[in-house]
Amino acid sequence: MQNLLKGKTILVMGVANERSIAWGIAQSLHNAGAKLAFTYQGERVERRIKELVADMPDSVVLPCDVTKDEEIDAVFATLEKETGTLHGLVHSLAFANKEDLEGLFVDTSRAGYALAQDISAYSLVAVTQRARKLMKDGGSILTMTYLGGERVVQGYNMMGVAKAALDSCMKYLAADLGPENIRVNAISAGPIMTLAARGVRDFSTMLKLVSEKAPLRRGVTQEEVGNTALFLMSDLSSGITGEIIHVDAGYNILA
Ligand code: N5H
Repeated sequence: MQNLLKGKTILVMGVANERSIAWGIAQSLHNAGAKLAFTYQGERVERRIKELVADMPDSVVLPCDVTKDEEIDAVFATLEKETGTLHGLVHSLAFANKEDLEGLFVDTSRAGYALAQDISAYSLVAVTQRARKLMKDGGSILTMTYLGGERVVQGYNMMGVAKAALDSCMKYLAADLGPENIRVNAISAGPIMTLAARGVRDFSTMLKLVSEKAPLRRGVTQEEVGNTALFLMSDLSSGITGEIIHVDAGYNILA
């Protein structure tokens, strides 16, 4: 797998620290020979991500708050200047207010709904719009989703509705960009202990429950998600677009 992505430039959005799913993905892509660019949000993450990429000397690290069009524009302007062509994009970011991930979905506020949709679903459209122009040789775009967008998972609430929209955005984008040989897919990962998950109430209990029930009787790792991302970024998956691949130890097949 060492040279599977040699000559490809891939933008990874959503590394917050070493436990991020995006970081697991970045490591797989790096080991396969890809040149990587990263975006981060906020000063605290900037320090962390710059430490992490220290051993990836030709990588580019750029700030990007996906709620701001001008910041997204700046990222792609820099990439166009520095690398010219883009072959892949990994979108691994989401946000919902804490109060919209607790209690009942029926209590979601208008502002909380809009914010979660903007950051978690529309951002895929916004970045795809710009990435398309740099994907002159075709490309592969990947987003991260979760089962709670397909079914009601207790407590996922607002984020479930945002993931349903994200899944649908992924499919419409795949249909639009297929003629340009740009593929758009999603990985639906089982629960993984990340910074975003850590703040979620009862997450450890859910992790344990899912691990006990899943066909493989365990959870999944960032590395396993990373390897599936590597497959989707590579030409091995050239016939796959508009797809949700579950990397969840089989949990999604259960009633
Ligand atoms: C059913 C569940 C458990 C309940 C829901 C979890 C949803 C998690 C996803 C979002 C992205 C978490 C989130 O936005 C938390 C924020 O309100 C507060 N946290 C932060 O701001 C941290 C510091 C930063 C890093 O977070 C973000 N988002 O930037 C689902 C679980 C079993 C599976 C799961 C955890 C799915 C998922 O979507 O991540």
